[in-house]
Amino acid sequence: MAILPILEVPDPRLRRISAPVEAMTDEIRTLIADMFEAMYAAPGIGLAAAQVDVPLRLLVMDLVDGPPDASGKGTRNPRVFINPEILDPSEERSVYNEGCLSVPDQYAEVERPAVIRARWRDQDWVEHEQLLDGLLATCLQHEMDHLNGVLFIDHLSRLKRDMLLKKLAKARADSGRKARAA
Ligand code: GNR
Ligand code: NI
Repeated sequence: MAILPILEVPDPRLRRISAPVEAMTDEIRTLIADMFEAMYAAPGIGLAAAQVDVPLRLLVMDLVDGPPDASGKGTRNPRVFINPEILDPSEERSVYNEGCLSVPDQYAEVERPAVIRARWRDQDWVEHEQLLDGLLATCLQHEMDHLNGVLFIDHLSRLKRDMLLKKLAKARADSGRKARAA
């Protein structure tokens, strides 16, 4: 099957509130496999269903950078989060230079709670509750924002957001010009 296309700003579908997943079905299993495929192809470290035009509270993640090599080696660590919740975000903040597949090639520092207790179901519908920190906590919060129609640029000052969107518009115009010249 073709790789699922990833929605980009300013697509209004990125702003929808996603609905809970009611049960594990063959359809959801296929969606998860297709989301991993799209995430590894991009490449990215996380992907919310909303980004592939499915407004369900489901996201996939693999914090290992880069897909495994042709021999199948490498250290993939695929994780599935279904109906995730954040229970008690820490007062302590951490800052990470975030990017988003829906805001291509643009990066900015975002401040978020450094430690969170999270609860979710996995692909086998098993419930997990765990204290998370580091990149895992940052990435889960970034992905959970997508389930609520929020993008990382919404956490920036208006000035920084406008500058970033201007750079994105310029990059798109430049790549369009190059494509037409080729
Ligand atoms: O690939 C991604 N990298 C990333 C880097 C820092 C913080 C968050 C992320 S998630 C992003 C993929 C994406 O857009 N997920 O929604
Ligand atoms: Ni994103």
